[in-house]
Amino acid sequence: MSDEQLVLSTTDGHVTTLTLNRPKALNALSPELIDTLIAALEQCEADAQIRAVVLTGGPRAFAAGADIKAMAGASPMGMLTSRAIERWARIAAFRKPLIAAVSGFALGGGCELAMMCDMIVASETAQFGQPEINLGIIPGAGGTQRLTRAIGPYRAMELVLTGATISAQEAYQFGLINRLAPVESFLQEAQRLAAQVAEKAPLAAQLAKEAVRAAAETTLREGMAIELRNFYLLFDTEDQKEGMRAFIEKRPPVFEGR
Ligand code: DAK
Repeated sequence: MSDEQLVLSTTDGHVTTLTLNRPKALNALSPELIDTLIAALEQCEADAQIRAVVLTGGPRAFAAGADIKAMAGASPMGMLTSRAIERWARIAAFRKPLIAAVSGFALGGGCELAMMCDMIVASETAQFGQPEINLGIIPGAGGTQRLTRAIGPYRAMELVLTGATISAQEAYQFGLINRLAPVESFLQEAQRLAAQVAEKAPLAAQLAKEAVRAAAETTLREGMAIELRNFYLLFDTEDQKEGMRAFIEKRPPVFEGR
């Protein structure tokens, strides 16, 4: 299978949808798939026309985890020197708003990948979990940390220790996902949400993302400093002038991403 086919890309207006495309392996996240995804995200980051990205899989699986077959013979030093975690970190560091559209399995690395996104829209058939304990390992791409921050320590501990999965309905109740939609329309729902974000000033959206992220990743003092720096920086943009002028002139703003 060629690199292009592992991740499909379509663009509508300012929103690109990237689709993980290894359906026979339930989108198991092989190193090649991760590299192809990173390349696609880097293209989106470099293209000023793209203001938000939807990341999705198929109806049966968003992703059933890292590729166990590729990982089975791994060694600690081999994993360290392959820089795998730096590659995954590149996804988490994507600067533009990234929305996961999840249907079916989001397990292990698949759940971690969804949690690297900024919002999660799920179909009613979605299942989330960190089943690594069943393989004699633990989550390695943020599952113990991001899940705990998202749903709280007791629920996260239960999922990580038992390897159990939760349904989309439970994930919604626990605050892991933003929206729940029928399997026929979850992707459109995510694309609508992305389009809504893409109407806003793109630089403000990127700096807002960075600041909200900081709340989970830094102290309050550092997070406040990042928020304030980004707030000040935006007064150097044309979109700030346009947004405020449009308000005063009682018309919709036209944002250019400058
Ligand atoms: N890896 C490789 N192949 C997989 C796979 C996976 N994670 N999940 C499914 N497949 C393949 C199956 O082997 C099968 O292939 P064939 O036998 O047809 O060749 C095909 O997909 C269909 O799967 P099943 O026949 O098993 O389908 P079922 O409907 O019966 O079951 C299932 C679906 C999702 C419940 C089951 O496939 C399953 O339990 N899958 C494994 C789920 C899992 O344990 N996931 C966690 C993997 S560990 C890190 C980065 C990432 C990670 C760690 C570190 N660093 C950067 C440090 C992540 C680790 C993980 O995700």
